[in-house]
Amino acid sequence: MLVAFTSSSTALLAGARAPHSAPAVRMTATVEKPAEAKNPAGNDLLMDLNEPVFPEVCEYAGITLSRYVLEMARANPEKPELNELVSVMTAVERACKTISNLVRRSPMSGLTGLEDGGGSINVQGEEQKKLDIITNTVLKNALKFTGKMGVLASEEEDAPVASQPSDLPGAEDYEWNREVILEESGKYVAVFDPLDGSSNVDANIPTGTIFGIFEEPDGCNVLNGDGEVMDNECLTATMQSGNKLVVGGYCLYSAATEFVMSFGGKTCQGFTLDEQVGEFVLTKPNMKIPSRGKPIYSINEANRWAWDPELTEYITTIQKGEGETGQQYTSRYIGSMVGDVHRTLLYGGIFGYPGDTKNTNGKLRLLYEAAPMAFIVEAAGGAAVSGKGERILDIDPTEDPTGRGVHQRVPVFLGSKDDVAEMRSYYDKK
Ligand code: FDP
Repeated sequence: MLVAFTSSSTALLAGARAPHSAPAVRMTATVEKPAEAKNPAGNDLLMDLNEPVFPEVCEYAGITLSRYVLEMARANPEKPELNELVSVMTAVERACKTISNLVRRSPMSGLTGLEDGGGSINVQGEEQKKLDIITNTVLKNALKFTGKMGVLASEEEDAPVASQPSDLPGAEDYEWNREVILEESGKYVAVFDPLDGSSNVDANIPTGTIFGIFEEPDGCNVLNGDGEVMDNECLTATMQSGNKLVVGGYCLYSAATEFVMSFGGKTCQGFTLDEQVGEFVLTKPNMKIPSRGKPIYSINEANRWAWDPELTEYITTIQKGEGETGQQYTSRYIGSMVGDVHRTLLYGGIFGYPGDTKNTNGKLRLLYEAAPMAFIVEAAGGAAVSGKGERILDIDPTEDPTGRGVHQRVPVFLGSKDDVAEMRSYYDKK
């Protein structure tokens, strides 16, 4: 039997781990291959990668995240550099498993609450939780020891940091925000928010890690052979627009831990952590956002009084059931971006964190929140736009008028294509 590796094969792939519920199915998987290098949202792709083929799937183990990543590199032999991404992705995966465990155990291990009793403030003026600091270290260490990273930018770091090993010259200069280490020059740069939604974490509400991996720009060798930063300019290598992402994704820490990612931007794959085995298993292959999903809007309505009148009119209209669908929309807002985006990905609807008269660029950060999420959403066929309706993935962080660098904020609307277009139509008609 030949089974296409599409959303229609979800049940077979997911069910392949349940020996009692279904007869063993031996699968040969073929691939959905778009005719041209466009993502499912219809925008140009940086790389037109072949999706892996799974000629056989173990009925007990399923398709693990590590297998998916390995096979992705194997399916694209003309891009040998993808092999280096395998260790980077292994590091991200391992960090997410560790963070999942830290979050799950935090009420017992004393990791709830604020760092330094509230005395630790990040560059954005936010109080840091103990878990913000620890999860940042977990992710940073996992990535730097791959030996493939040049620069890292994180919500919890003031500035992008170079990466080099502690036993090399320069290690004595180690500072919390001038991170050490690397033996060879890095091939990739990473951006991440180690624990998004952390203001919720003590209440056991879903949180997540968001990450994005870019290639290091041409001609940028951040470190020399001695592991010293040789080009400070290159420390801004993380300042790339989302359309240059090679991999983007998030890990959701909730009732289950789910890892959703797009490798190349052409497809979106969802894995669930099997805690007993310690592996992420493919449970949601080829995720697609319905173009009109459930009638849900997700936005912090407390800010309504400072919104653009166009947005207020749109939300009021769909609340009354007078929008394009004629359905009365309901509100779902966790206040934890990863959880809200995950639900939007699965059910459809619209999620937004707009700019308003108080905060003209909203709250969410372009590089490590908005861009990786937009990458995922477009890979699933949805839309992700900013305040003026521009595609989030096309926004160039180096053109930030506010000068906030890696921490620049951007208004965000994402979700079902038709819902995002309907919201924009209120602006366009003015
Ligand atoms: P948090 O501050 O708890 O880390 O950008 C961070 C974020 O959470 C998002 O996860 C979330 O969507 C948003 O802030 C919530 O902000 P509001 O409380 O202003 O709604």
